[in-house]
Amino acid sequence: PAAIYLKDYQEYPYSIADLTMTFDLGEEKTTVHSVCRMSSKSGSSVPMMLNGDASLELKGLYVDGKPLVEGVDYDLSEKELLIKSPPSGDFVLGCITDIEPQNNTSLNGLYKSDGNFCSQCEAEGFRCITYYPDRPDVMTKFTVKIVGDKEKYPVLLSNGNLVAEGDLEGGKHYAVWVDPWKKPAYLFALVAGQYVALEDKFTTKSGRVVDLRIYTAAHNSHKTQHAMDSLKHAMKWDEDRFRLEYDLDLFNIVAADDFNMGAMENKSLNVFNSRLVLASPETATDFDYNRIEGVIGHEYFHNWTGNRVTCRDWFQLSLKEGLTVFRDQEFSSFMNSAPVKRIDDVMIVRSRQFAEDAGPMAHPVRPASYMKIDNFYTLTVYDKGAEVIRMYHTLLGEEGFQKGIDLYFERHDGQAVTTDDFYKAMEDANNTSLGSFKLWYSQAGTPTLKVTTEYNEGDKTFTLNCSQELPVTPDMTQEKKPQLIPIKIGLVSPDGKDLVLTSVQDSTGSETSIGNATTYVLKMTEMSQSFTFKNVPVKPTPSVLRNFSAPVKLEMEQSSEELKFLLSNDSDEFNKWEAGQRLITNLIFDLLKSHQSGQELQMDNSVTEAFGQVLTDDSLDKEFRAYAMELPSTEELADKIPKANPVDIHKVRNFVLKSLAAGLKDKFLQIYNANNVKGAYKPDREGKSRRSIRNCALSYLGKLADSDAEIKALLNTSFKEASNMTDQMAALGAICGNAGEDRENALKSFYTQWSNEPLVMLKWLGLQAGSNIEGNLKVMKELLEHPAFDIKNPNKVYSLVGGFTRSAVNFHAADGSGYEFLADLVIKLDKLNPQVAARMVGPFTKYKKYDDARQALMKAQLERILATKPCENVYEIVFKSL
Ligand code: B3K
Ligand code: ZN
Repeated sequence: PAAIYLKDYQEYPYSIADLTMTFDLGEEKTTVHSVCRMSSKSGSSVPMMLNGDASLELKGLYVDGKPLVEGVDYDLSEKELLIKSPPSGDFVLGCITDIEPQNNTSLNGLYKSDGNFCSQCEAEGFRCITYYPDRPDVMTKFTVKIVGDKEKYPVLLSNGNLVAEGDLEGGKHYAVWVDPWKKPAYLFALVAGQYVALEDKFTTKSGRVVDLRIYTAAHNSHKTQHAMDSLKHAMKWDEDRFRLEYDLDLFNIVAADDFNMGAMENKSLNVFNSRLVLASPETATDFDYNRIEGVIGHEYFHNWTGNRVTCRDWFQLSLKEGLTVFRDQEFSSFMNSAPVKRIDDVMIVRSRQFAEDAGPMAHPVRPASYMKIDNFYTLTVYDKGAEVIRMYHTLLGEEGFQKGIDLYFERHDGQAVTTDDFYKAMEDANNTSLGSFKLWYSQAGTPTLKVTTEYNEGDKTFTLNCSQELPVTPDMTQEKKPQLIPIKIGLVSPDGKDLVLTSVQDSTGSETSIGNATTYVLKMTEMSQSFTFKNVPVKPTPSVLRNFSAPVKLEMEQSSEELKFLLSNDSDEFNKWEAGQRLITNLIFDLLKSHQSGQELQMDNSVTEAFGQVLTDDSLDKEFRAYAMELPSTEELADKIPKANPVDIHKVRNFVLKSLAAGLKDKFLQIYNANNVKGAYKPDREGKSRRSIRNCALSYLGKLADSDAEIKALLNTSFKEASNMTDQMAALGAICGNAGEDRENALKSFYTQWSNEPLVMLKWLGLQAGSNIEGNLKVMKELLEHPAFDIKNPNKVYSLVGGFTRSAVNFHAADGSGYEFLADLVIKLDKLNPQVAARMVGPFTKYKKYDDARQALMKAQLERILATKPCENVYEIVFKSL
């Protein structure tokens, strides 16, 4: 496959006044008849290219009612249809295709899930339905008539408003939907099947009454209340924070069991992976409840950031995704603890986006080229994209940011635009120039920010010497230019309080007075630059990059003493947490050195003590304390060192966990007991915080179970008495950390209890797959054949296969058996579902991070996959990796 380049963008030469589609849904085939009213933008006849997948069967093509002849009027190839000389004025293009949704295992386009019809068109699924200019800058008004068997498909849904419905001969019925808002084809959706709906209403600020419906299979109807509550909260929040109201009289959500990703923002008809809609206290954890709230918000927020204003081309994907992730993050921080949400988001960026940035698929937030756009729904486009939006916010402040947003909608409502347009709106609304900030969109790789500091006793000045390093990435050969980095900073005085900052002078000469604030955002624009704070009465401990004000790797020497000081005193909760992370990371790396030189490991008790203090500090939020106790993942640690041996890192990390568990055992027990309250489950802040610290304690105590009968008993009781899934999974996870009879029994009893709940089975599969007990590959092979697994269901693949790749011990087994197992599966999946297969190749792309032996083993598997001539999705990733 050839690469497509941003620089080659050309406007589509035809506009479409409207599109009328008729779907005749059948068991053997579905017939799609589409009619476009078109006109040439230039007023002259130019060849017209339509996209169409090889799976389409073309039954007829007409211009103004006259059939076109292949070879004469049009040419048809694997992926496109070219009409050689369409009329130069207005004309009507008709197209009839037959498709087979029942055989569509790629879950792209129209397909069947659990007997129901369901569609997924972003990014390029519409071309699997009909021939059409399937690109986001071609927008039109859709009218959709759906015809289907009334008994099998009682519910018929598409975008917009229902304008007609009725019965037809032969047990069929129909529905006609009209969407008054013009949209690109990727936002089209169709759903037909047996569903029940939870109904509610929302009245917008300006008085529009919106009907809300969440459709699920009847047996799941009792699990939709949380999604509905989340939707209403999201609608209200978007009005309050962004002044954005909903623009139709109805909003539908449908839950689908077979779905490639999380959810999809089709206009007024969001389709969700059922795991992101369905929740009950018995079957979903606090984590699930939060995810559902966040994703329901995310898809709803797309109505403005994505649908009303969409992308000109797919290189601009972050225009809608980065912005919408930022919006959903802000929504979740409003609904929950803001510092904890920030920590959560930063953990994802640092453990996974940084790795992507350092690997063969590295690309900028606005990529310059791609082979398959499906492969660019990445952590870079989404999460780094959101960090870029957050930096505008940090630089311009809430008010300036909102002015920019207002201008963006004023200028671009109803249009398909670029990230440059967004950038311009932010600049213009604030009457400012953001200079080199724009490079965040076009330069890939994570900048390293190096900071050294000095205090001048005589002058009472404190200086930060900063330099940035921009790594070489495979996508770009030119040398990179310095990016504007906002560095949020505070200076903590020895008494633990933030010093008042008065003015700062920068090495480029300018002096800025700071209105006596305790934090300040330095704007670093050069490769190296220093900043000197004046009137600093005592030598402070600097707290740099507060709230993670830029997605960079901060390199700054700070002693254990300084880190412990910040851990107990930093007023910025993110940096307070960060101090603990750095303290423990330094310790793990010191221990790793001892381990690799054959020495016996010895815990630093002062670190245990420092963590013990945070754990028991009642002035802090319980959830924050639980987060502070969480160690950086093996993955994140492996990323920080060259030629990492994941098994060694895992061993050392586990030693630290065990040592903390032993050193703080009494405290953990006390916390567990104090927070082990009985009563009805509520997914509110108080309940979630309490469970998070309780289960943090339980998880640590689990580390002692193999040598402590009392703890062993506690875990079993905790499992048996759990009255909600959060507590049940926490107990099961703790028990499963150790091999043995308890583990076998708990897994068995969990299975017996939940085998009829596919979403709970995902947890059961995932927990076993991620196990670090040696030799677990045997279990993996059994699970592949287990009735709870189904290779055609993406969720099951993500849990079982994805889960396995997170097992340091088994995926990274020294004999390469884990790698071989993954490659076998990728090769199988490749034939069924290219998007899922491509996601599963991901872990191999990081092979250069590991020691020589593992690199060679992983590389051999990549070569093996390549030799099978995989689909384009897998090919792009494997090819770029090798
Ligand atoms: N926009 C969709 C993602 C579509 C992925 C296509 N491969 C979900 C979201 O980001 O909201
Ligand atoms: Zn999105």
